Amino acid sequence: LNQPIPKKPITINGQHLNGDALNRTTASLSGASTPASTSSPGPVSADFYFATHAPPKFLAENAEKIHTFVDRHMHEGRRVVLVTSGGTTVPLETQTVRFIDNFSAGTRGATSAEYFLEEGYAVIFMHRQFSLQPYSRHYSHSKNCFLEFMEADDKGIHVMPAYVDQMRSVLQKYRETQRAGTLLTLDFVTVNDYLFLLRTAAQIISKMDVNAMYYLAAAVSDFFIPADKMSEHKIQSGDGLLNLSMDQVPKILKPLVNDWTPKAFIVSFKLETDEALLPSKSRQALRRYGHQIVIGNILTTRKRVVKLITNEDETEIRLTPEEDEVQHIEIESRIVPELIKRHSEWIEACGLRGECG
Ligand code: 9Z3
Repeated sequence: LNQPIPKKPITINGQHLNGDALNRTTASLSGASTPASTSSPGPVSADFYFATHAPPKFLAENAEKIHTFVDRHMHEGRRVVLVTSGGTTVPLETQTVRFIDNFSAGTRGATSAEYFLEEGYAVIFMHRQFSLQPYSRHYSHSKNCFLEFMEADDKGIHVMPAYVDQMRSVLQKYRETQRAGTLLTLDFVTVNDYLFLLRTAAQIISKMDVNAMYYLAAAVSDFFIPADKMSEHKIQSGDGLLNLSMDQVPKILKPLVNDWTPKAFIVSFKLETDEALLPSKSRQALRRYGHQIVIGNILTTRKRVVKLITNEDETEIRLTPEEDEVQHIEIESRIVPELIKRHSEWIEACGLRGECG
């Protein structure tokens, strides 16, 4: 997935852009005298995006894995949730030396995936490469590096007694998930990887109808540099300044809801830093895309307060300081059961109406 986009010709508005055309676009990225952007102001349609960008290398292989996973769990009567997690990158060059990234470590997604697994869901965990993952997240980052929990003596290496109980519990759940085969992990790096993988996954998962849930917690770039405007080679620093002109990433929630997987139960996240914007932005997303729930969160408080917003109501989930700082309760342990309850109601309501979506 870390590979640059293959250098095959790209067609835009019927015009083939070869390597030369791509190289010429270097000028629009580097130097102080950047020409004005010729981009249209709004996002391009998802169809246009997919027609003008090359799919990531492992898409077919991943599609095969998703097919096998979904078929098996459908057959065994499990519900499936697709959890997206971590941030997408936006490369500045086709042969990528530099890219734009975001803050997300994938805590929300990895933590939530564990609670879905505990509740009997089969989880497709679509995450940013090297971001946090279910179970290993407890020991994988610098704050909680597993080496801090180990000690060595003449007989070998052991978990320090103080950590044995917690580690045993995580290990048991991890092994149980492996044994049951209920977790499929797939990774992405760029926003292009993410968009193609999400579309492919959704088209396959759509066979589960109402029994599928989407939990879109990944922090997805809003802006990107389209393939035809990207510098092939490393941007040179000769002119001193770098001016970037970026296009809007297509709004893929719309085709996800309407075309790719119309009967699924879809939960998206809305992240803001300005508290005043969150309610209106969350409601706007619900109106625009017509899905079931938006979970609104603020960057600085996201680990202790979220708002579940639907067309009908608004429910706040908030940890008390005691729950957060003393008991170390994870807010996802409250979010996930609530969503599962609502997914069950959705399935039931769809059954009663005979149709849904
Ligand atoms: C979220 O809002 C997630 O809760 C966080 C989790 C990214 C804040 P961490 O990985 O953080 O636990 O550190 N995800 C959605 C962010 C996003 O890109 N939403 C889009 C938007 O806000 C809509 S899909 O416009």
